[in-house]
Amino acid sequence: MSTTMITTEFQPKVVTNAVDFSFANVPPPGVSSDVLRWVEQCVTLTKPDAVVWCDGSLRERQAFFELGEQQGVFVKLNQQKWPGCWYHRSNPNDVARTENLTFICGPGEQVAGPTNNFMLDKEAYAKLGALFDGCMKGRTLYVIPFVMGPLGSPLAKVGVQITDSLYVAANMGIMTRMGLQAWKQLGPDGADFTRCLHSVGDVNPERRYICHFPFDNTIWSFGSGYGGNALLGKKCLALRLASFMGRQQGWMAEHMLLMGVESPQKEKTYIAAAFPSACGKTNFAMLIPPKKYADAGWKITTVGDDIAWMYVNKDNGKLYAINPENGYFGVVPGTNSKSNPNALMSMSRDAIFTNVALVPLDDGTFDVWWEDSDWPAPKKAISWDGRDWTPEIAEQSGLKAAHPNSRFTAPMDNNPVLDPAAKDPQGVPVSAIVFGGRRSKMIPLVYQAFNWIHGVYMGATIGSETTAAAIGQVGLVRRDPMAMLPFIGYSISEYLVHWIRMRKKMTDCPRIFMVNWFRKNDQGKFMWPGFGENMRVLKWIVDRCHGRAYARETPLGWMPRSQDIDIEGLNMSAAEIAMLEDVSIDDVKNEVLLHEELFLKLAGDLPKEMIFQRELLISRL
Ligand code: OXD
Ligand code: MN
Repeated sequence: MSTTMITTEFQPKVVTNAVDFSFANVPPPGVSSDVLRWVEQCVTLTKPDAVVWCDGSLRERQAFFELGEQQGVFVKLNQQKWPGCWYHRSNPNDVARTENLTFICGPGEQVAGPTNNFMLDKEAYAKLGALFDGCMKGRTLYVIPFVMGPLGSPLAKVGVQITDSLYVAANMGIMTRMGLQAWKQLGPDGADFTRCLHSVGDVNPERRYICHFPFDNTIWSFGSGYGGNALLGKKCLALRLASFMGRQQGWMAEHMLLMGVESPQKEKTYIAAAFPSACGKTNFAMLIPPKKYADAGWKITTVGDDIAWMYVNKDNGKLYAINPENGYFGVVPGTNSKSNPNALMSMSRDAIFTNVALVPLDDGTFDVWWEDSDWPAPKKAISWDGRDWTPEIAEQSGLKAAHPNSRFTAPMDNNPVLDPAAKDPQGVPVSAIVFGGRRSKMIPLVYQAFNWIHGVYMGATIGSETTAAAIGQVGLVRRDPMAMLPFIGYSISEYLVHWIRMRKKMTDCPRIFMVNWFRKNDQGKFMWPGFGENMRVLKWIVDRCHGRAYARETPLGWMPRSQDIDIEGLNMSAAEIAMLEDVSIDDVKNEVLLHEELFLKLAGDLPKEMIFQRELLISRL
């Protein structure tokens, strides 16, 4: 179709008097005919009043905020305290990822495997097609071009998201490399882009579907305006579809933070770490070393806080990783100058706050607040779900001011400890992969896998207590293989085989570790201080990677002796470290039985390496 058809046939309107998008009603030059055809199909289906081709500029983002303010989508925050920052509240029925409404679609059930919800692709297109039909009448359709990954990276991928949500458009501008450079990367004849169609619809959980079509490089999301359900570059593209592409093309898309550890001797070690949602990935990725380490010259830098794409560098046979995102979408409650000063700095300007408490100030402007922040509770606020909130009401009714899964969206350039290589198209070499979960019992502070395949087994059998990041009961231990359970875009058995096969591509592979910051004593108190003190565990991990630290062999793997973890300056004794590292054989036997939860799901498709590793573990007990 031609460019003019879009403008004439759909009669785009000037959206409001105050915010004029009419300059953006035609596609910019150089947009490929495949994109034009697909946008036309989406416009025909959703029937918007106006079409806006976004350019990703800051001027445009400002216009989204201002228009959103008029429409009640955004509230401007006090600009002295929060320069460039805006507030948004989502529908109270739409505050977390909805895994039960998330589907992998294809011509047969085997594409989804036993751990994903499956829908026949034809059925999904028909079902969602009916919902999308005319859903944008009276609304504006925004066309968002974006790149996941540093521009020019061999792994960078182009996506185009269509949405009727200003909130989504503004967030995509922060979280991705949104803008005209995506058209350039795709090229005038390009067809290789992820087709992301999104509408908030009527935000009805009964009509909410997040559908992935890996064979068509397509995502259709209807009925939600929040986080991973709606910002389709993140979980949907960069994890579910990318994991599928990675399997086909020989690379990996993982739910991992990426951090750099620099020693006083300027030796740089990069670490990738996979923890389930809301288990502290952002805090770990932005860790501030304790004073003793900082004084000695140790530095931690962030490459990414949520997703890593990893490939084998052909020149040296090592695993390299990029962060496909351009911003952070971090959990807010609990963020303060002790837990994560770098996150506070990241959200201090040009950020979006979602579902925290809104605090009206005397001068008519607004502040934000959340539980466990640096600031004392306000006398009066509006809670995440729009109710009056006071400390008294909170005490009487337990009403939280901020939703436990409330978030900040912030550009990664705001992070004071952004790694200098965070935008390097080649990525960074990964020396260690760290798995972790939230386990109040039994799992020790740290141990190392005997080898890659054993590490794959450790990652595959991660157990973690569920959190508020997804709808459902919080605090249940579930198996969350590689912290990817909700994000593997194809069958888990093939995913595990892919992990095992990746080893053969590498001449030298990262060392693999398991950590648990969340072990509690019999009184229910955390046994490890966490946050910056995790540096002490990192140091052991880094030293192990470089062949410098001692470890003893145990049934679970290589473990530090209590004297191998530095406790100087920490209010803990070697005996307490020994307790944190203590593993009871009976507990391990129970844990092995819990691994069955995953293995039974995999039933006939369990990779033989997993069976062998399990047998070896049992034989060590
Ligand atoms: C996230 C999640 O938002 O994992 O990063 O849920
Ligand atoms: Mn995540």
